[in-house]
Formats: sequence, structure tokens, C-alpha cells
Amino acid sequence: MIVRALCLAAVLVVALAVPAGAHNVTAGADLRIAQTIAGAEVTVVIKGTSRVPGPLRIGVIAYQPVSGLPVGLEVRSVEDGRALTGTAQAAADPQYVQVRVERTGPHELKLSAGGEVAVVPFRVLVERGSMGDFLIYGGLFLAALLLVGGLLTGATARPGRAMALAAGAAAGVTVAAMVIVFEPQLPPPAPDGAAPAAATPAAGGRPYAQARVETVPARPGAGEEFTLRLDLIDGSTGRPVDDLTVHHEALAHVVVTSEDGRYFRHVHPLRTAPGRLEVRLRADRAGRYLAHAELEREDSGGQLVAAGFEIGSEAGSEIGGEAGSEVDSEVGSEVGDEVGGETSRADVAEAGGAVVPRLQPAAPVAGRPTTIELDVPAGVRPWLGMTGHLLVRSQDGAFLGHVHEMGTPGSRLRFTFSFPAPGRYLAWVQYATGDRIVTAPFTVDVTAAAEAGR
Ligand SMILES: [Cu+2]
Repeated sequence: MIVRALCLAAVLVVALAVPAGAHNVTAGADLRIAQTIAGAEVTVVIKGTSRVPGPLRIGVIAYQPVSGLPVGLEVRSVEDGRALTGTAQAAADPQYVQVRVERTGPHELKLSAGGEVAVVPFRVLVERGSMGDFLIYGGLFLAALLLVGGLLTGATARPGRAMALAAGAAAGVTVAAMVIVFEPQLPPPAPDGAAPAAATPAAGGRPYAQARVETVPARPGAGEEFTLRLDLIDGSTGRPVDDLTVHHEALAHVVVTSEDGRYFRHVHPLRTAPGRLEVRLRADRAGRYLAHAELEREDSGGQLVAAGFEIGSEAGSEIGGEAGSEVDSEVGSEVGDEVGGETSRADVAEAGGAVVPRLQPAAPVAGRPTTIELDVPAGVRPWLGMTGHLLVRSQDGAFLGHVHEMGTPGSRLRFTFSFPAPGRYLAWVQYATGDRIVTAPFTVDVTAAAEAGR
């Protein structure tokens, strides 16, 4: 009977378990989302909360010297429409702004800075007492009650009833003890505010998002600011895809490169409407550019979206001289001459010194792992949840790879990468220091396995 009760309890606990949530703010887990806003790379942090109504703490970490870029915050409960506002100053070590939330469940965080607005949906979750706790305390309470009853009945000399009550007390204690032993192996219950579990989860998961990538204007001029826009549609319903999970601390990671690789930006577009992601960019040279977007739909998996666009030769029409100064003020972006002689300051967050990574083997072979090691200055700090990022593009742009240094920050970054085919690859290592994101470009020539064997 006890076994049956335990089984029932286990089934209930499993049934109530919440599916892996996408944008949840819980007591134990902060929500971190990288955003490219007002030309700056920032990570918005919503600190986990343990009680509602209560304060929600929001901060904006800057990875570039932004000298107190103000970011407007508005937290709105989707259920009752109540909204509260505040302003956070983006900084390397930010002050957290407190916003009071009245309830759990779906919320939206609206961010505004430099004329740009993003809306990040998230859920406030608060832990409920678990089924296990209920059984432990319930069992012990029942046992105590029955024991007292047993003693009283015994005192009034009714041995039959006393025995029955004592047996009940023993059962209560046993349930409590069993739950104490087995509870750690059971999944936790759904917290307050969790999304209702899908009644019929699609077999095999949701389809990949159909992505349409365009620039606004359609053909931006060199030096002109433009918007790179991703519209994501679910092909099976025709509806916008608005269920991207936060992976590596972003809704989407977008890498924009010029065909020759001299232009490189790794940015995190803003969700400006359901299914729409946008990021503002500027490129100083005419030519063909490539955009690669890494994104991940809930219950679908990761996907890579690739698209090309053209930058026209005519300079941005009326913004002319002003554009230059705007680019200069773009959050201390610096580009080194080593990026193939590029002189635009907006192209790369910051170029490392002359980059000479150590390769092992020195002549990488297609299909075999290559170790790429790079010395870095002291004070590297995690960015997007990792110490270092390596992005690799084939020369024609058909291939894009992305791996990480997972270790703790030290004096070097070490990556292992298997180049898929022989040829020349463009590579960029990225890491964050105290006040900037360093981008170190280099090229790698990969030989075929047979050639290497000769
Ligand atoms: Cu990214």
C-alpha cells in the first residue's frame, strides 16, 4: 500500500514537471540575453527571484566602454498589463535596477536605447513547495496525531484500537522516511508561473524556422546605417516563430562578414516584433556581404541560416560627413590595420595585435582535429557564457563553424576545430577583456588528407 502511494506520488510529481523553459527567471537562475543595441554589445541580466510580489533586479553589462549608456527598462505583466519602468546604466560592472513584480507568469521586458527598442519575453517563476515536502510533513503530522491517539486509547485500555492507531503512526513515519530517501531522485514540481505543458507535443519536435533575411534599405550604401532583418515563420502554420530559446546567452547569434573577410561583426539582434529580429549595422566598403545566423527553436533544435546582401558603392546620401563622426562615437569600436588594411572603425569591435595563433598540427588536415592556441592578456572575462569564441568561415562563405574555449580565463585560449574540407579558411577568435571585445582575425590553409600523408 505504501509502495502504491509512493508510485502515485512519483507519477504526480513527474506529470507536474515543467518542460525545459526558454526565458525563465527563477530563484536559482538568472536570465542573461546579449543584445546589440545603440551600437553597443551588452548583456541584459534579470536576476532570479524567490518571491512574488517582490523586487526583480535588472542590470545591463557593457562589454565596451559605453560611458554610462542609459537603457530604458519597462517590465510588463502579460496577464494583467501592469507595467513598471526604470533606467539602467550599461557598465562593465553595472548597478542593478529594482522593479517590483506583482505576479508570476509571462512578462515582457522592453529595452530602449539610442532610438532602438527590443521586447524580450520571459516568465517569472517561483518555486512551490514540492510534493515530497507535502508527503514528509503530512506523514509526520499524521504519525504524531495517531501516536497521541494511540497513547490515549491505550490509557483507556482498548488494546485493539491502540494497535491500529500505532500501526497508522508507523505507516506515516515510513512514508515520510521513504520520501526523504527517494525525493532527490524525483524531478521538482512545476514552479508557480510556469507555462502550461503542451497538451500534445508535436511528434519529433517543431519544424525549423523558415527564415527570410533582408536589409532595410534593400541596397544600403557604403557608410550608411542599415537594418539587417530576420523574419522567422513556422512553415506548418504560417505564423511567426516566437519561441526561440536563449542559447549561449542570446536569442540569435549573427555573424556578418564581407566576402573577403575584412569586415566582421558578431552581433545579437533585437526582437522588435514576434518572429522578427533586427540589428543595425554599417559597412564602409561596397561589395557582397554574408550573414550567418545561429538560432534555436524550442522543441526543434539549433539551425544555421545563411544569406547574402549587397552594399552599394554610393556613400550614404545625405548623412555624409556626419556619418563619420557617428561611426567614431560607436562605443569605442576600434579596428586595427591588421584586418587586411581596413580603416573603418566600425568594422570590428577591436582587433587584437598581429595575431599568430599556434596550430597543432602546423598544417591542418581536412577532417582531423586541429588545436588552435592563442595568448591573451590578463583580465579576460566570460562573454556569452564562454571564455573564448572561435568562428571559422570557408573562403566562399558556404561554411561557418563556431566553437568555444570552455575553460576558466587564463593566459591563453585553446580551441579544437576540425576543418571539413581542404582550402583556405577565414577565422576570428573573440574574447572579452575588462572594457572591450577583442576580435583577432587570421587565416588557415587546410590540406587534404592524402596530401598530408605524402
Ligand atoms: Cu553571439
